[in-house]
Amino acid sequence: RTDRPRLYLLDYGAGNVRSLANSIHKLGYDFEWIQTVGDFDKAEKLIFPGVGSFGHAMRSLHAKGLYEPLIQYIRSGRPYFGICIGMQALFASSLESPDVQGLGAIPHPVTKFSKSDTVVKGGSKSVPHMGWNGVWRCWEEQADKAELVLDDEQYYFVHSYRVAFDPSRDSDLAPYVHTLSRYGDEDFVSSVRLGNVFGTQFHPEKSGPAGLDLLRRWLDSSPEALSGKIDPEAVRSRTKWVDEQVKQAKQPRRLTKRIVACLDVRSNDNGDLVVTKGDQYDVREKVDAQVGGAGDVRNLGKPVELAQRYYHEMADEICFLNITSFRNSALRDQPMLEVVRAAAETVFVPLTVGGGIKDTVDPDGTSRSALEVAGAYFRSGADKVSIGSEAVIAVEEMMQRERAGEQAMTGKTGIETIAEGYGSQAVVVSIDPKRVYVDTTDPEWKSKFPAAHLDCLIVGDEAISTTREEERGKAWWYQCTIRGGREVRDVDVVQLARGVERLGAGEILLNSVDRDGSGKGFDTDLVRLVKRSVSIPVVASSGAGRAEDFEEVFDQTDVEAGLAAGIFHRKEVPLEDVKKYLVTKGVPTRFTEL
Ligand code: 1PR
Repeated sequence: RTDRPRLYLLDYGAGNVRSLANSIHKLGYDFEWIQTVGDFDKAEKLIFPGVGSFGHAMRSLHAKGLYEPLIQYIRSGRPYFGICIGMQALFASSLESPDVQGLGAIPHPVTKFSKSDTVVKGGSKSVPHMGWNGVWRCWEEQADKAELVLDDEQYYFVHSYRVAFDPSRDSDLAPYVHTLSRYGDEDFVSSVRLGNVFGTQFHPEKSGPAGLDLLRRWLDSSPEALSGKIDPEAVRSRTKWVDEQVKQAKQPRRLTKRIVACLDVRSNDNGDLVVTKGDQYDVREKVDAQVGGAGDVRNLGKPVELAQRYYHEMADEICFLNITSFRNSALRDQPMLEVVRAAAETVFVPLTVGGGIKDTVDPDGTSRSALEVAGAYFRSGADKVSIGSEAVIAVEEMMQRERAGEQAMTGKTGIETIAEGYGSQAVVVSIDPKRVYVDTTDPEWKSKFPAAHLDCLIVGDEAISTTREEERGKAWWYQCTIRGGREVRDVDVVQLARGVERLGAGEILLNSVDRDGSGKGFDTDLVRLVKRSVSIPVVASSGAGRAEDFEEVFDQTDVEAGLAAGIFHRKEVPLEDVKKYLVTKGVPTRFTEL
């Protein structure tokens, strides 16, 4: 429609802005990209979807000559909507990049979440703050203002830095605060709104129907309704601070446990791209031994259709793994690029893509760095990339350099370069460990056990896993594998988890070759071991057979998310049933009865 105000988006080339573009189109609106300084004059509304790091965002604005024009745009009183870093950019500075200044519209700093926390089991909480969290509004809503963030909804957050808020100390900040949220025992600003300025720390374009609703309300509002001067004193005189009242009335919601649906994708023997599912990583149908040969690749559906189904069943995230990427991973041959692009058009929750995120060479000899490969996925609509085999190699090499007395980090691995360019929160490491049993009936077993893996040793009699009985008298450690479980390496799961955290990974996707497809429940010993070894979020994967398995893993470990594949694909336990079950058990869960 031509009568609509001209909407512009500001992209500085860092991360997934396609999802926002898709959500705007889905809501029936059009937009243009800010290309030149002159575009700011034409813009009647502006969205700044900041992704990556504060420093990168601000430096890019400077490099493109957009820093001053953006400040002028904000001062003009026309509507501004900043998302994540786009909200943080409004502030004076950020501890993330102390050498650069923000836009300075809000005279306050952005600081980092504290890891130590009294309310989190085990005393420390994971950073980044990643997942779905609730919000509460702090000022009585003004009748003449369009409602934007809703009190009862949950939205998707992913960030390590935040604007802390303490009403007794931060009265200068209060007029800007639209909503607060809580992580552990910290209250932080989850959205700001004053005059023409609106910003959300969370990602509405990744927050399912609640996020789309918010975007729609902002898009539907006329520029006049969203315009105005930034005048902190006016707020105090016109409305009432209700933060404490709301907190009392509704216990602030907590970060919910995420339920992730995983789609292992590969081509079948006819060349069709299918979602498949292995049993201990074997994805071919079993064949009669007398007949011999290899069975067909199991076909459980089409990747985009299944992703859409899980979105409607309230999956909190969707993960695509290209499980044969080790065979052919030239960038232009990545079938997953198209899958991600198509899924991102209709699925508005975070998407992770794994398989083949590494330095590659195209058939014509062109080299592609892991950073370039990841960039192609982010531009297609992925929010995170997951690195498997290359992460094991990177940690092995780091350990070798350390043993040789050399500098451990080179800054050149895929994990480091992608985390530097797109932020740690965009880098997941997928681990495929295997149990290695040790014979404890041998009196000499302790001296024979490889000392390097002592941190990883679990003695069956002390184990918490559900298979405890069978495991009496045994001990084991977890060895890492690469190439889809085909090759074991001399690195254990604790070494790997700590190593990748050090390199800059923001999350661990923890599979288990032994439990994969077994339906025996998660390997809670493995999950607890890894979760205790790192302070980044961990997703428990492999073995879910019942809704109770999720309850168990959330009860027995501090893990942030549970992932399943087989039971969801085969509809044995639909995803929404898992969520309903968790609600009845009091596990913090995002679930709305449709
Ligand atoms: O090494 O960086 O190219 O990444 C390859 C990725 O593909 C890795 O993340 C690796 O885990 C995955 N992968 C490789 N081969 C297989 C296979 O199955 N043959 N998938 C494979 C295995 C397990 C999960 C599965 C859970 C839950 N990944 O994807 O979804 O085990 O299953 P369940 O709920 O049915 O038990 P790179």
